[in-house]
Amino acid sequence: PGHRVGGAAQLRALFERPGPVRIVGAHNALGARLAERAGFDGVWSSGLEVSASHALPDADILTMTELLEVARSMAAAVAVPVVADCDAGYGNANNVMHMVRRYEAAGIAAVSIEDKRFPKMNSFIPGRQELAPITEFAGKIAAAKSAQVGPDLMVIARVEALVAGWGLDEALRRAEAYAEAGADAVLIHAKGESPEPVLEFLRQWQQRLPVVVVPTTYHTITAEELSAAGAKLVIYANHGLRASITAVSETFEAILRDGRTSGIETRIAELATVFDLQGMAALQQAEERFLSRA
Ligand code: SPV
Ligand code: MG
Repeated sequence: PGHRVGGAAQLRALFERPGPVRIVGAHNALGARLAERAGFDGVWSSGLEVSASHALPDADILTMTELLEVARSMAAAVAVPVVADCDAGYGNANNVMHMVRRYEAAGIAAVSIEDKRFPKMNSFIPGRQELAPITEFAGKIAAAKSAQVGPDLMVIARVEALVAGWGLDEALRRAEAYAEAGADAVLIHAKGESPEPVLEFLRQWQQRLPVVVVPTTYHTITAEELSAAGAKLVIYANHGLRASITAVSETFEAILRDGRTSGIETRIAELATVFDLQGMAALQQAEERFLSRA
């Protein structure tokens, strides 16, 4: 476990490289393959994307098993590492231990768990953003690290104090406690338009552990700028999902409006591209080699 190509050892090697590591959200193996082909360093198995792909809210509605199966299929489809969004860990420290064993066995490079109460609510939804007590979540991090079998799986402790409006000092206090508990990296999440709260966190944190950032709402800052400020892993969490919602909606509207598909043919992928992404060439080579012909 954890030693396949694209696994945890590879993610650790990427963390040793200078500059930012950039990964992008996906919700199925095809999306993961598009991320890899575009040149991303890895794939974010996004809880928001996977939930949305089931037409369900990102609020701990899907079960761990459902999310795991998606992450597993992504890891099987690409040679780059998959970082799994594991929400709040699906229960208490014992649930987290079970989760870590399953994700590690599925070839996932890193699991991220956030310090919210179960059931979590997506960070961008105003209102209920309840944080778990620091000691309780530190226990989950320690449990996660004790449960992994190999040396390489990374456990990312996601701090939601800025999202919940508890302020920078609380965020730093939590990050410190989770580092003490054995986290391999800290994800500081924020949802303002300005990157300043995240940059202030980075200044005060002083690289005690690698820092993960998710510049969804503060999107004017570049990955290079975030890296120069001390961030290591930059997650573009939901842009494939949002791009596809727009593209699919416009395409569907055009078909009904025009009564035929000629107008959109040049704006959608050719079937040849679909076959290529599916690995049809390898299938045909195997047919040549292994199928007996009468
Ligand atoms: C996700 O992609 O599911 C995330 C990032 O956790 S966010 O939606 O910003 O909470
Ligand atoms: Mg999520």
